[in-house]
Amino acid sequence: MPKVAPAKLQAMIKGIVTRQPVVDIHTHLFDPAMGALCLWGIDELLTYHYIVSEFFCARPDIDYQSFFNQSKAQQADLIWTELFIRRSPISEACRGVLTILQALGLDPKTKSLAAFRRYFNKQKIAAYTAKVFKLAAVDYVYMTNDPLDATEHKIWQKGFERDPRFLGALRLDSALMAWPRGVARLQALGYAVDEALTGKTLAEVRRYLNDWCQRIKAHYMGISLPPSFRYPERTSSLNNLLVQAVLPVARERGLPLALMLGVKKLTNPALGLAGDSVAKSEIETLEQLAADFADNRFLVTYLARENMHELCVAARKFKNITPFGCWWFLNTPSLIEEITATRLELLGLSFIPQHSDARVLEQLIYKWDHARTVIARVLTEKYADLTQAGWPVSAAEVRRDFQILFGAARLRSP
Ligand code: HDL
Ligand code: ZN
Repeated sequence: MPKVAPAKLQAMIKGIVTRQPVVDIHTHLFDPAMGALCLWGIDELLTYHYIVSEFFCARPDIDYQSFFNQSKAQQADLIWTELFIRRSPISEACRGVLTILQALGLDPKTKSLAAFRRYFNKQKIAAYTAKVFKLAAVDYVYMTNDPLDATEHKIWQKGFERDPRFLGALRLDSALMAWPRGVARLQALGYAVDEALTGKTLAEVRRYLNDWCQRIKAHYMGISLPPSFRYPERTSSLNNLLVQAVLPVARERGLPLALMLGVKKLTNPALGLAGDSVAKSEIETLEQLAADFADNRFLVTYLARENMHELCVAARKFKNITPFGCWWFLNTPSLIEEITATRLELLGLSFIPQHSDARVLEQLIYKWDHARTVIARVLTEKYADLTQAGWPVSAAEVRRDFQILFGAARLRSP
């Protein structure tokens, strides 16, 4: 088989990586049938919490509350003027808005927010969702489902016809974090839990997990944990709930547990959703969990860059750890490049390179476009190294490898 020359190799890999469909294993998107929960359009894009943070960096003179008291459209006007007109929209999140506009066939250089709004206001969600999925080359997205969220619970209670592109994932934070904060909401759903973690309470938490994994057809359960999270910690309610409820149910149902580690919640409460920060977690906690629960599968991502190398090493030690994504503050071209190269060098293809974490439908377009560009570059370098070592690289093999990286095969069969 003729060796593919680097220039041809680059074109081949770019063609595959930029167009082959992916499975997006973590988003905050919702099935279009879930109505009010579905965010889309230019005002939602401009008031994305990543961009809101950047707005206050640019305008520290503006009072948080006076900004948040304004309508979404007014907030979007302020952001557009400050971050797109008065200065170049050079950050990753701002550039993302331009990538979306261009992909949708709009002309960013008109710089007319009014014209953009007219376009988005004309869209009908069903056809528009198909258009966005096609432009982003995404086959499926995993939602972040929380039955304890009053709005979402009402939608599940009413029932709706599922869109097969939107897969379920049960989020555990509201039920388990800061126990007994979730007790009243679990009781309101009919689970006889008490503040004290008695055997009955743990059995009822297991019932909640089983009921709702079944109800939403969950493909995994997920939880976001602070840098201070430690295991084992005998006195910790969270440890108790994970060990005696979550992990047994996950194992019995053959579901992975997604651990998203390193979030310092509400470092600046005045920023709301934009107020969370990051700190390094302790890798020994993950290693001990993987060792003690060898029959459980863990999808793991960290928010701190410093944890990413040791996560690769932990995944080499424990085959039940699958690293995934360049999450949130790591979702930038420079860090995706560094993290993806390290993962390929240490893990081969045994990891999931990226998820979008999209909150607004059209973000699928920019988050995947930007990530694919970087990942294509890194993969080209690695495949070029293979050809240098006398190993031929065919398009079929690159497509096969891409499917291993982005197809989430092990995840899609609950
Ligand atoms: O906990 C999470 O799932 C995070 O992704 C948060 O939702 C965060 O606000 C976010 O959107 N990051 O991208
Ligand atoms: Zn998320």
